[in-house]
Amino acid sequence: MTVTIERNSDIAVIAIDNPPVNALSHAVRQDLWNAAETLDTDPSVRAVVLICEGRTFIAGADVNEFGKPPMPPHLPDLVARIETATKPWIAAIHGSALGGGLEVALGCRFRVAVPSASVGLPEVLLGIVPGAGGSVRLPRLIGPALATEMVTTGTSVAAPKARSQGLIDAVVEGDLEKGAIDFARAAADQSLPLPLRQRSVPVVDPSFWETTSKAVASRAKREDAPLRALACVRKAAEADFDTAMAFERQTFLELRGSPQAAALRHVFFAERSAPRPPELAGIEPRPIRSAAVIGGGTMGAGIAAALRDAGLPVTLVERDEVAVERGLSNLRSIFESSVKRGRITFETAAERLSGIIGTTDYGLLARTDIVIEAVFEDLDVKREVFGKLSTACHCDAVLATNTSYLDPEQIAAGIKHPERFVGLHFFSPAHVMKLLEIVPTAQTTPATLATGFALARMLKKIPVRAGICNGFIGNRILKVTRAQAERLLLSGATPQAVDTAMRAFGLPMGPFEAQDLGGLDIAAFQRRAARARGETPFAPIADRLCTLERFGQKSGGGWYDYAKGERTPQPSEIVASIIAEEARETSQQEWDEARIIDCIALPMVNEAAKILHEKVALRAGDIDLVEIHGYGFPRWRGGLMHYAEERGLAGVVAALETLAAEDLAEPPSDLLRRSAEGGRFVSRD
Ligand code: T1G
Ligand code: NAD
Repeated sequence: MTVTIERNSDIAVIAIDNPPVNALSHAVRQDLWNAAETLDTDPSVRAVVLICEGRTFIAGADVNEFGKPPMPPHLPDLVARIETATKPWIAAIHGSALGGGLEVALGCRFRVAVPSASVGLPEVLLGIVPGAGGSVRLPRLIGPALATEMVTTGTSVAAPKARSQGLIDAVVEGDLEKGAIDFARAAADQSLPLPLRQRSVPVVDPSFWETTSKAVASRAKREDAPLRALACVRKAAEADFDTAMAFERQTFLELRGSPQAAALRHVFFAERSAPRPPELAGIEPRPIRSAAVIGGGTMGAGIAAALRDAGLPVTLVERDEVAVERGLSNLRSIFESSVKRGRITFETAAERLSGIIGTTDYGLLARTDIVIEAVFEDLDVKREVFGKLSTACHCDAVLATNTSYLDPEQIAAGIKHPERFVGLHFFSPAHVMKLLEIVPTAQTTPATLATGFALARMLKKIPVRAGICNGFIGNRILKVTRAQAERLLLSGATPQAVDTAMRAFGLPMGPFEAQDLGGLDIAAFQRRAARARGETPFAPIADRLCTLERFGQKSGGGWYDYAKGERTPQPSEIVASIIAEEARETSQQEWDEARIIDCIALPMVNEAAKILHEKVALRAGDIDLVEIHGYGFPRWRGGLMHYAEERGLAGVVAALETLAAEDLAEPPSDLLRRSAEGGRFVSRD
């Protein structure tokens, strides 16, 4: 870490170099403080430019220091020191000015940025509020409405928009340092604007706070930080500067030690380490310049759209001309709906679509770098496809399967150069869902695996390495979720009670509503295949619903009834009578929300511990990412494993033992028992 001061005649340039993201570690804060002291008393300096080396301006407080006792100079004091410096400071921003980084920039008298830069206050995403005046100074600069939007959502604003909002003073084309020095020199010649602490917050209609509060609450669901952030902006508008600063600091300190902040911090680091697994350090991925997708159905079209969104040219291969047309039309619908939602323009949609070639001819794949198969979930069909691919593609092309349950080893058996084969398990809708399970076979080379991770980075997905087993990480745990949900029905709970409890836990949907939305038929198909393999999947009620062709919303009924054209689940008498029949021999209990949640979530934890033990997942944090990004597990709980650790693994073991004694769950696994001794999940060896 270095903070240097150079002179460009009458302008001082302070450069921070603290890789990777110039976070405001204690040393940086101290050096900036010292620089302010030095430059204040240097008569040759008229203005100060604050700039950063490397990929970005200051990306915020150092998240690694969050658990430690804060050391002076504290950030709010540093920002105040810069703000009250005797010379104007000019923040010169490239990359991102985030959190404490933006707060430092708000302490500066001016802000200039390159066009690609962005600014934001992402603290709520970490379960906290700005800790150094962000919520107090920002409304003084851009007004309460825009400030509320930024502070309560944590979203960043690109430089050109920030310029139009008055958040930055100039967009610098070309060399940032030179542009900032020129700006500083011109500014020093003119009368200076007031520092933000001396400005007032523009007045808003009193109804603004009530309306906004409702909107923020409904978006935040169970997350605490967004409403607390709103309260900070409101305080800034209604109280004097110092009172608002004290209120923000108090809120920040309270939230910083909260379980939600710990959970969100855990997810922050898990998401940042997932794309670069240590076991692949130094392994070069293969280049990805073009891609192909085989099968243009639900998944194939979504995957092709994701590849196009990342700018890759895509070839879509289908089994006949009619299917090619259907696949292209699926893609058209995806892009049209993105236009309708305002995500992309009509022109962008047209450009994305024009980058796709639909064909039945494998000959077009001779130069393609990566091929992803998404045809029917049928081993023979998939093997036939890979037979063709293994001769049509060059031997370095990565060949991937999107299978959900089949064994990738069997799919790859007999292909030429099996070392280039890997499972890439996307989640539906594939252009939206962030999770990508990456499943190597025994023959997959590290370079092929690294290419899977490189693709995830290109597609902005969260990659998680998974070992081979039925359902990999996510769907294997999902099977337990569903089986437990049915066990509850047999023991006296209703589908509504189960769904309500799981929503209360923080899931976007309960297990039965979710099945009705996705369709019960796919899982029924899996169970048939499992029975053919001699397994005994447990779904007594779902099996009966499928016999009645109650496949969910698409067939007008599943776990619930649906009025024609409606999506609101209504309790079903038919389902209730099937449950009653199937439950005849099971003892009935009263179920409250907490016990329903335990009966579902804790067996999921138990299965996850087995997954860890078998090395199907390499890290507990990877399982957290799978649950959060593939299945809607509440982020503020930190994922399944973090939830279990926070709750206390010893308590989880005890609760599972009780459930097992009542025949409501399997007993706790060895790894779970052993982990409970230290309170944290341990891997097998
Ligand atoms: N502190 C410490 N390390 C950080 C960090 C931070 N704030 N941000 C990123 N890193 C590490 C990250 O773990 C990774 O490490 C490496 O930098 C590259 O990250 C008082 C309280 C800046 C847009 O939330 O959004 O200020 O894995 O892979 O894609 O009010 O990092 O290499 O060892 O993400 O180029 C608010 C979050 C803090 C910023 C760069 N700030 N960071 O993206 O790289 S709270 C944030 C980002 C705060 C004040 C409050 C991104 C990025 P490693 P990366 P990237
Ligand atoms: P789908 O039925 O919607 O689409 C399959 C497509 O493959 C069809 O368009 C079909 O014409 C095409 N196809 C079949 N045989 C072909 C061949 N020989 N050559 C070229 N195209 C062929 O199925 P889907 O839901 O998109 O699933 C595809 C794969 O993705 C399956 O392996 C499935 O298990 C997996 N998957 C599905 C989901 C999901 O939620 N639907 C999620 C993850 C993975």
